[in-house]
Amino acid sequence: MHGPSEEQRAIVEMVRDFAAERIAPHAAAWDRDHHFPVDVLREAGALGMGAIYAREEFGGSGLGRVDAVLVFEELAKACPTISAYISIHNMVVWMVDTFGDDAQRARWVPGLASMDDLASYCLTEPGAGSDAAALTTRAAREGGDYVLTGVKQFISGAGAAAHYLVMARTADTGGRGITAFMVPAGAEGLSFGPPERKMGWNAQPTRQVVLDRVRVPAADRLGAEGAGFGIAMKGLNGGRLNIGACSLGGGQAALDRSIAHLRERTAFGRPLIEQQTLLFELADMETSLECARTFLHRAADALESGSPDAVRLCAMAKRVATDAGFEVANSAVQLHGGYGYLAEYGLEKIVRDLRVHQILEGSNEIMRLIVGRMIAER
Ligand code: FAD
Ligand code: 2MC
Repeated sequence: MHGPSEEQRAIVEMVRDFAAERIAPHAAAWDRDHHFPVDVLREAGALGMGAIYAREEFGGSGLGRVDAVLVFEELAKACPTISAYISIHNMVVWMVDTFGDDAQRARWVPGLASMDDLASYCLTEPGAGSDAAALTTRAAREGGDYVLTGVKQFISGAGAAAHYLVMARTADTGGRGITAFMVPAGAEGLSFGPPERKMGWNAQPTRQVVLDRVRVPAADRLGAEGAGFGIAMKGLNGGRLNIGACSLGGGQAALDRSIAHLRERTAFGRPLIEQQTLLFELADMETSLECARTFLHRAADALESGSPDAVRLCAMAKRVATDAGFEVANSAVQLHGGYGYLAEYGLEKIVRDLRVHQILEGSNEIMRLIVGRMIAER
């Protein structure tokens, strides 16, 4: 596998500058104050980060999957939570750009690409998380409209987003009876639960999305009736890569800080970095991130080229990268001693933020289930 191209290096540099200037200095305060920095997201949108791998026709940046994971890793070095929200937004934009008709793309993509309009992805329900095809939110056809009723659980960006991509049931035929709809923020009957109190991801809201007879015109249905589960899953293949990249960025930031800390910190008459056990720990952390990154890029290439192996590789890469990022960040706390435990040093925030990446966008057990089923079917 070859390294990043000139164009990719330029993208990474641009994102690094933006993240260092507009995100990193504020990340701790946003986490502490539970502040969702919508204004900074719009700045990211203006730089082309709102629709990274959507086509250019309606405002997308027209880049590839490897470009996207490079962007999310870089953003996550400054704040995994902000990067992860931008990645979820991008997943929705790609779904609209790919499965919407031209009128829908013209209507929705420009505002989403600029991030003037934020998006939420609504699949999970209180009674259906890992078993997503068991969802019960109903979309009943009434003339030229659909009427949606149900509750979506754990929705990122809820309350702040302008568009909710909702997967709802139009027939009692399992995964094949699910249809996708774009629901606008102002729709009558749409409301939100209180913001969830969480271990991490404090710089973005997580809330229930409650649909009480929300009327949506058929023109706001994304794709055919019954195609919603496939659309949701295809969006998640890229989402899983992106969340893996967010974990790598968080892990890399934690590793970089650990190297600096062990160089500066002296004990037993010399810098701690001269303790071979600690240096070996740094070597293992770096190796683990490099392995995960290399594999993640391979999976991104596979998704980009439409390889039949893409679903399996994306699932593997999500598990490997989110585990690697979390373990590296957790080790970084240990290498910082008591300072690692203090909020001021920023390491415990990385651990708190990365922990959930092992749970969401398909838990790491579900990633094993996807890979395991394919092994069993061989
Ligand atoms: P469950 O499905 O109840 O699983 C419980 C445990 O059992 C897990 O460890 C799981 O891995 C394991 N398990 C389940 N089935 C199996 C099996 N067959 N074999 C082995 N182990 C199994 N969802 C959205 O749709 N949109 C969002 O924007 C969104 N954002 C989120 C943000 C946050 C902060 C959180 C915490 C969640 C978010 N989610 C979102 C939901 C997330 O995707 C789910 O929490 C996740 O898919 C797991 O579902 P669950 O919580 O219902 O757990
Ligand atoms: N890519 C493309 N198609 C897929 C797919 C994927 N990754 N996964 C499943 N499908 C298709 C599959 O090919 C099948 O198609 P068809 O009907 O044409 O044969 C259909 O979907 C049903 O698939 P399964 O038979 O495998 O469905 P099952 O219900 O047994 O299991 C499972 C599916 C467990 C893989 C799925 O429910 C899943 O991914 N669960 C995890 C849910 C999840 O990831 N939630 C994340 C919410 S978003 C979030 O957390 C955020 C932070 C945004």
